[in-house]
This record gives sequence, structure tokens and C-alpha cells, in this order.
Amino acid sequence: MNVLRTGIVGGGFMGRTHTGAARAAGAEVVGVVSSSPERTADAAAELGVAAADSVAALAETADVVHICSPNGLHAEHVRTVLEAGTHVVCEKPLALDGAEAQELAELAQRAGVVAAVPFIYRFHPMARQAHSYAADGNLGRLLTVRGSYLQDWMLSPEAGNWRVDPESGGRSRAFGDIGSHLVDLVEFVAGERVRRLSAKTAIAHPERGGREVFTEDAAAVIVEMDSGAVGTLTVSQVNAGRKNALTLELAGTESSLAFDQEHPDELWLGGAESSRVIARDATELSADAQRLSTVPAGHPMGYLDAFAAFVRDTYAVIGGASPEGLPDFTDGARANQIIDAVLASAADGTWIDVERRPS
Ligand code: 4PW
Repeated sequence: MNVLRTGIVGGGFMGRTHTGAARAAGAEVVGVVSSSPERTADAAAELGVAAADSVAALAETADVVHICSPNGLHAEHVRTVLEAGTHVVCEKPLALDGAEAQELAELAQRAGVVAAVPFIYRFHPMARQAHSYAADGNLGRLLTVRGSYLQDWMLSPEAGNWRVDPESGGRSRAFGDIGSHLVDLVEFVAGERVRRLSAKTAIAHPERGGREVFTEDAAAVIVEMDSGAVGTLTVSQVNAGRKNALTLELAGTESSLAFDQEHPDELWLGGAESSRVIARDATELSADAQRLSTVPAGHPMGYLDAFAAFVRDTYAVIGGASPEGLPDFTDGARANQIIDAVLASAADGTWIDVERRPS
């Protein structure tokens, strides 16, 4: 196969992360475009790639474009890339609401291109093992779900970036940014959906940088799954000391499992008689978890490996393969649908059916 040509939209942390992952997957990164000619020039110099004039120009020269721009620009950038018939990877949350995300998913399907969303935590080998363990029925009937995703980079009232502005970041901030990862992982590992939820959101600082804050720093959500299992999800970006603490525990009638993103090479399996922690050298690892375990156990794999595995699988699908578990725009739209339900419940204090069609 010819070397894939990748374009990057956005010159921040995520732009750098996508660039590294694209190169690790064997692609040539052919250009970058950012929010102004100056920022584009800086990003191009930093990444060692050409500065593109526009997203449209990049989409003409690249086989796949990765969109890492502020959330409020995702829809416009995705449409531009799809009009060129180019494959697309778009950061989460895919769109500003469920209806817009659904429209993008349908547009991508009509364009006949690969359209992926980096829910990269699915790509830790032991998270994939958690998925296989649950899919094989080892949990029994699911009873409870306990998930949390905690960070602290918004703890200071001085902290902020484009995410605080609802026009750029969207009406949900912490839940949209990291709660989207959490709900994707919950549904992927559990193999079932959140049916209903009740949410409460909180703003830690009513003002940041002298400007009023409208979007949440934290959210607490009670969920009911399709099977009737119940659970809680806690999301915060103002939890002192927690940097990227995504944890998930599922408990069923037969056993439990727990995964911790900050200790990604381990999976806890709980039993009423005995519990154990397995690592990547466990003989019981599923074929898919083994596929993602690309270095021998004892040589820690982490965030960048999961990111690279996501991009590698995206490019494999572009090349005609069909690896399991690639999160696509349908999964991106699903996360947006849950974000909408969280906002709706937090606004009026009621339980919300997640599947209800957006008005
Ligand atoms: O997608 C998330 C980001 O927006 C991440 O996985 C971690 O939290 C890293 O940056 C933010």
C-alpha cells in the first residue's frame, strides 16, 4: 500500500499527539493548519511539516485529515473534509449537540469514507481485555457500574482556554471533554447502553479571567443501563491531585472487573471467593487484547500507545481491513446524545431517557 498522507487541523496538544500517532502508524504527515497564519507557521515548524492555507486545501492533498480544532469548529471542518471525499478523524465531542453529531455521522456514511473518533481508552490492551471478559459472559448479569474520570487542570480560577467559552467549547465542558470518554468506555466494556440518567453539574468558579462561566467543571450522574443495572459516573476537572484518573468498575452476579487508566497494564478481576490482578502476560488474554499488546509485558504501555493503536486501526480500516472496536462517528454521535441528556437532566432535575430523539 502507498504511504498514507495525513493532514492535521489544530496546532495544540492534540495536534501534536495525533501527529506522533500518525507517524507511528507509518503515515507521512503532509501539512497542518491552525487558527491563524502565524499559529499555522509555528505549528508547521514545530511538527516539521508544511503549513497549509486552509482545511479545504489540506483535504485536497491528504488522504486523511485529523481534526483537532476547538469543538465549535468540528462540524464545519468535518463537512469541508467530507466534501473533498477525504477520510476523517475528528476529536471528541464530535459536535456541539446530538443532532449535529448525528448529521455528521450520516454525511460521513453517504461520503463512503472512514470517519473515526479517538475514544482511545478502548485501545489499552487491558481495557480491551475487560471488554472481552464481559462479552464472554464472565460477569454474569450486570448489577452495578461505577465510573469516574477526574483531572485537576481547571482547579485554579485562573485556568482556562477556549473550552470555557460555550461557543468554542460547547454547552458542556468537563462532561463533554472527558465524560465523553467515560461513557464510551462504559458502554464499550459493558456491551450495553445507558438507558436513562439523572445528572447534577457544578461550576467551581463563577468567573474565570474576569468572565462569567456558564459550563460545568464537574458532573455527578446516576445511570440505569439497558439491563436494569444501576451505576454512578463522577466527572471532574477540579479534583486536586488527579491528573487523568479514569476508572471503571463493573460488578455482576458472577464476578467484577476494574480498570484504571493510570495503571493501564493491569486489570482487577473480583470474585466472591478470590480476586486477582492480571497483566498483559496472562494466558487468558483475548486475541484482540493480545493484538493491541505490542510490547512484551513488563515494558509499560500507556496513553501514547493507546493513541497510536487507535490511529493504526483507523488506517487499517482505510486500507480495507476490519479490526474490532474502531470508534466511528456513530459512537461520536452516541456520546453527544449522552452529553445532551446530562445537560437536560441537570437543567430541570428530571430523569432523561437517553434515546429520546433531539427536538
Ligand atoms: O481527550 C482528553 C483531553 O481533552 C484526553 O484524553 C485527556 O484529557 C488529555 O487531554 C484531555
